[in-house]
Amino acid sequence: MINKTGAEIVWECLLREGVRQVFGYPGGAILPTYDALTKYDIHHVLVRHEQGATHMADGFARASGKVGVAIATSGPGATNMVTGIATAMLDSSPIVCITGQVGSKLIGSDAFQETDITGATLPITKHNYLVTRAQDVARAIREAFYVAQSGRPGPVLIDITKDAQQGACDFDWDSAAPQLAGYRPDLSPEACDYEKALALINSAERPVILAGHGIILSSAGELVRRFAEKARVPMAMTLLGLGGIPAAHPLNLGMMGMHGEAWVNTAVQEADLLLAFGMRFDDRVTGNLKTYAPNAKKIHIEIDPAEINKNVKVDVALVGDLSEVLEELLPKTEPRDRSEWLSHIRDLKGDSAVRDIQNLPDSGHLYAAHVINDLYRETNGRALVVTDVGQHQMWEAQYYHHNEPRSLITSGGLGTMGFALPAAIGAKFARPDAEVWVMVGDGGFQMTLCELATIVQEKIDVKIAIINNGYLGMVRQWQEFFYEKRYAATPLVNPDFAKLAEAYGIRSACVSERKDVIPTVQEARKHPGPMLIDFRVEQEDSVYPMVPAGADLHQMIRRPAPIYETGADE
Ligand SMILES: Cc1cc2nc3c(=O)[nH]c(=O)nc-3n(C[C@H](O)[C@H](O)[C@H](O)COP(=O)(O)OP(=O)(O)OC[C@H]3O[C@@H](n4cnc5c(N)ncnc54)[C@H](O)[C@@H]3O)c2cc1C
Ligand SMILES: Cc1ncc(C[n+]2csc(CCOP(=O)(O)OP(=O)(O)O)c2C)c(N)n1
Ligand SMILES: [Mg+2]
Repeated sequence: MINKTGAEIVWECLLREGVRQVFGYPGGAILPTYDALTKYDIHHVLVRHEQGATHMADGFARASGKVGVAIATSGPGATNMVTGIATAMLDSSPIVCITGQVGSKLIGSDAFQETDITGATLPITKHNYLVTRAQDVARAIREAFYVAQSGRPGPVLIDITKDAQQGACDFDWDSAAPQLAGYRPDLSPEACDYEKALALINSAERPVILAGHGIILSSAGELVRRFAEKARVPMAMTLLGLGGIPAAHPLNLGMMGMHGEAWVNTAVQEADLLLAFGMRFDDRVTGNLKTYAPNAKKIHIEIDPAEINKNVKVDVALVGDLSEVLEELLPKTEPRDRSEWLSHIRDLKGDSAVRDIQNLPDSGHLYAAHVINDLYRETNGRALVVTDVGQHQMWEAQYYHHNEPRSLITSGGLGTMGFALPAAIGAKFARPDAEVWVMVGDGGFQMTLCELATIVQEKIDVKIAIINNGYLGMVRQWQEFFYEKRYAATPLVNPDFAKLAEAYGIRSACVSERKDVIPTVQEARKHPGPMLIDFRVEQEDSVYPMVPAGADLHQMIRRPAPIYETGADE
């Protein structure tokens, strides 16, 4: 048995868990752990704000499927992580956050930089630990990794007191194996529930699959595709499910929900059976629950029993891992000809395509949709896009068509502005060969732009597209639609983003005309390092269609014609 300090055990365990880099920021209470880092072959990415560290760990996790690790000191270091932890929690992303804590004897005394971070993060972690002895460090880390990635993934926080880092004990990896009585992440459905589900599936005439994030988390894309093709069932995607099924697949209808395609929402409302695959009926997806898919029976395949009947009451619940459940269902699912239903949906689509502004004549104005669609075409849809939150996020979902799982990374549940830039750094660590594009609004960019310095220090090659509309655009849109255009606190006075990038040593360009979009994207792609493009787009454009919050899913606001244009050149 080898004697090690708690600090050494932290790194020893991380190495054994397969961790090759951590994202962090030092301070007094975590210093013993930083000091021990010098003896271990783990790369430490020095962030500029601890929120960035959590989003980087999250971006790493979403791009790779592995656990991302963030590390910070006590007090303000730990509280700066809160937003990133909540972001990971809402989107089921497996991260482990390690924080230093004041010495165990000082706990509760309002010691310098003391915060009860386990208390503060209790509702936004899947689990958390306060470790006060060196001999408990190994078990906490092993359990944290197990909890973070088993069952429904999520964030776990380990708070380690300074004396636990400094103290020494015998290190025994094997005897620190997880012991979590009562934690049962591997549930399986009952045989009778399979039978009920199959009876509904095989008799349905207008079924729709609701394809969610669970497809990606369960690596179930191929099984879902086979199921859909065999039973001829069209698929509607959630925002977080995009890429789980190729956008180009003929049965893939596109995104559902508040900013989903009109024909997709109509198909959901007209369905006689909804097959929810690893999705949680978020309110952005259902609209008014009272009128949601009124004629449909519902089957929910879901790993977390807490999600069953939470928002939408279902007829059959199959609680388990989606891949495992589909392996059971697939052979017993009968091939069916549902051409009438499929051609009905095609007709709905024909009627709705007018909303696509790509079909409108080029009037000299630069629309975000143009920029995103051109980027999609230039990259052949193969980039890994990390978006921030707002209008640009929705346009990305509509105009960049994802064919690969984990090729779109976005904050869906918490909707965290400031997510994109740091999450993209984490994603690039996970997938160094991928072409990573950050798509971010002029508002959200300014929340975490300090991480430009991390990009430079770490020599990270990510391309940054700022969709600059001079507004907190999504909020402005709500003000336009629901508050009679009273634009309280949404116009932005911005810095010159291109010059700002240059100050960090990052190449940059500013684009305000459509003809310059493709050449500038090409320039960025050729440049062997990071590049920022400030796209000055139409200021008062809105995302259509839109289901107003709480409205019926088919009550969509559609793009008015002719479209209304604003902007500096008018
Ligand atoms: C401005 C804005 C607008 C938005 N508009 C829309 C919109 O129009 N349409 C839309 O769809 N979303 C929209 N969203 C996103 C929305 O808020 C939710 O984040 C999203 O709908 C959740 O998708 P999901 O249920 O697939 O993923 P998650 O919330 O990640 O849920 C995944 C589910 O899968 C389960 N699961 C995990 N692993 C497995 C497994 N192995 N097997 C089985 N089940 C598993 C989980 O327990 C969970 O219940 C918007 C967000 C923002 C910020
Ligand atoms: C941290 C945080 N604060 C506030 C909000 C509310 N919010 C949602 S979208 C949005 C506007 C985003 O503006 P911008 O980044 O410029 O993107 P745009 O909508 O213009 O594309 C705001 C303020 C949020 N989602 N996150
Ligand atoms: Mg904006």
